Amino acid sequence: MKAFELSLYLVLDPNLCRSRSLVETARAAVAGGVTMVQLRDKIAGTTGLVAAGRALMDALAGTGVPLIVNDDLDAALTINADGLHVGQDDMPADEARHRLGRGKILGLSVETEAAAQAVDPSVVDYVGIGPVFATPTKPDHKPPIGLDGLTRIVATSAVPAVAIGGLKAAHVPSILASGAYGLAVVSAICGQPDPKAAAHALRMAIGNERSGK
Ligand code: TZP
Ligand code: MG
Repeated sequence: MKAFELSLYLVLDPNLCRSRSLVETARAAVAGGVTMVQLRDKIAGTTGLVAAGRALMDALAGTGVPLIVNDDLDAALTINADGLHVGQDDMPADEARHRLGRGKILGLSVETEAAAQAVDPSVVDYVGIGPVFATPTKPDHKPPIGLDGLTRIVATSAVPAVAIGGLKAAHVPSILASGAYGLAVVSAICGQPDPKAAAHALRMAIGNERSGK
């Protein structure tokens, strides 16, 4: 497995980054302190993901920030991305790990304690847990789990967890108190007038919370 840091995980959605390119948003967000980037585009198809993913791999080269591709293993392998993120209805994690190889990061979305219980830590490197709150970013999302649900699911997980769904800087204390290692966000960075400043504010809030400030 590659090294990774889940503190602040930017999920890039081209629908929300419309006023800027994905590369521009990723660069700004990394300058602001994002520690992971995921390319999530449900309509681009493999060819579109490969094109966008290649540009992002170039932009992130040398930053130490890994690029994870959502759902499309072929695209991830083609661009030699740092990892893949799959949902419960995507390719099974075992198969994804087998085809991805050991040297890559594999993330899995979990929405329930049962799904967290089923995670094999020799297969999955981290889980994304949510949606914590309702969010227009993912119109088909399952009912929000809330902070109590998040806390229970995190406690069940044998691998590090990142929380997702409707998260803003004001949620940092409660999210970290749940035991999640970090926050994954789309609109709190992508849709913002200044993505670098937005990422920086989130990262500072995380740092301050950890150091008890
Ligand atoms: N999975 C669960 S909620 C969500 C995903 C991809 C979208 C989160 O978007 P936002 O804008 O950070 O609420
Ligand atoms: Mg998926």
